[in-house]
Amino acid sequence: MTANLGTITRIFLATLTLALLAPPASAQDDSHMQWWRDARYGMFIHWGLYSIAGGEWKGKDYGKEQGGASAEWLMNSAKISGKEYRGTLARQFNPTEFDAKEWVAIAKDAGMKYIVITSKHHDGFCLFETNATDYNVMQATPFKRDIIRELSEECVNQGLKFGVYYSQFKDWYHRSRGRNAPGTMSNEEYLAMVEKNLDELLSNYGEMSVLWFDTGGNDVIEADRQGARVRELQPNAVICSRLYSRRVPADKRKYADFESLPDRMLPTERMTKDTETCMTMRHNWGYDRNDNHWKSEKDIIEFLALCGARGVNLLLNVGPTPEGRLLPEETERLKAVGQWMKVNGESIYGATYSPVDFDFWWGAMTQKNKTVYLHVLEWKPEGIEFNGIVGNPRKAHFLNDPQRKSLAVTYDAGRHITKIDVPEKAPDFRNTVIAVEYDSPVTADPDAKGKYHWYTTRSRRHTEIRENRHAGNTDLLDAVKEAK
Ligand code: H79
Repeated sequence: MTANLGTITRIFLATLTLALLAPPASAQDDSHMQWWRDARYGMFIHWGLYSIAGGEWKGKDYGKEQGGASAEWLMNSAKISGKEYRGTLARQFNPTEFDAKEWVAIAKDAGMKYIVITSKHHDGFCLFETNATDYNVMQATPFKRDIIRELSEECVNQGLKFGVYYSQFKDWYHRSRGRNAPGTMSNEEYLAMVEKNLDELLSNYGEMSVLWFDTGGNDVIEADRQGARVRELQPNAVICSRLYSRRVPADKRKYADFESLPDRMLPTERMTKDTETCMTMRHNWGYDRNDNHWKSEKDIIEFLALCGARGVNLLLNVGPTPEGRLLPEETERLKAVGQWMKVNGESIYGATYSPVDFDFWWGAMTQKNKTVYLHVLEWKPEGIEFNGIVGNPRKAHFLNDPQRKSLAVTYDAGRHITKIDVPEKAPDFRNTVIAVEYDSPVTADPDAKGKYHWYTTRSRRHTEIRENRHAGNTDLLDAVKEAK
């Protein structure tokens, strides 16, 4: 009996020791996600043959500006054959002003930690050197420079993570799928081309940190094969859930590392699994000549704060010109957000979602260790008040105050309501961050109640709802209903 017990104890202790020595399987499996989780903010680049047209074809506007599809959908929207699209645009693709060093520097200065560029969009044109099709920048254009090579190398030089968007399912040029999609390749040939393209992208450009697939089909076997290839060749690459169709249940998306929210949609609540939202700075993804619906720098800073509070990465898009330049409207905004990030970045990078599953009239929270960050998007001169956190703060101060002067704090221990006294005028009207520090790790009040007030509809019309963003605003609800 004693011996038995001893044996059991020994086995138990051995197991315990093993369990303590070896990291848990889940932590091991997702260690490649850590940089991505901490990064929070990246640059999306939509660039290709469609950029030359800028949303227009034969004098007609097909951009989202006119309620149509986004500018990179031109081939589909204007019903252009592969032959005509290539014949007209490929010979004009000569963006001599393209400077990878400058683009990466702009992203870095903006506070972005990674870059994802369209290596092949739905129009089938490859921005990289490939042996799988001659429809690529080296063979089909006068430019003959491998854009993916130049950008990937420059990202290494400047310390940013680099990844590619690759349209694996939709390819209007190559993929033949019956009468309405002639394509230059049979479906089997097309799938072989995708595999070859992936091998090239995963083998020829050093570290590939993100594989951003888009609009996946329902064939899980096909998607799994492509996902497995990514894991094999670049085990640390982070794979987008759009490798699979939305109809594939989440637990069947074997190789999806993060969930990508629908285009240009902000999360409406807290997401506790790895999630990213991709967002445009105006309506269109690809360069569009007629799109003036710019979001403001305050909008973008709000997106960053609310995405952070809801546990979501923000992949913010630019659509460079046919000459290879970012637009002044883009660089201005990126610079302004970057300056804000230099001061307030500690509330975003490596910070996690709000301790409470709601937000506040004044804004929302992020957290890190013993600190809660209040992102005050709408100033309340009477004081910034919140429920949901247990404990009397040790100190509160503005992140943009170099002196870190303490703000007066009152704490109602019965109702767990904390109030920070603030000056009459907002130190930063776009988002003033207040760091609220505690003596021990932040503790949420499990009984706390609250609602979401910011961007609570799943509307993509962020520009229009900008001034009507609070829940319960009937104007906003009417506007959303009208849009349907
Ligand atoms: O690359 C950007 C988009 O071009 C791409 N994803 C982002 C990142 C994208 N591919 N598909 N979609 C977005 C959604 C397609 C929506 C559609 Fe339509 C609605 C297809 C048919 C109806 C919009 C309207 C496009 C054509 C008509």
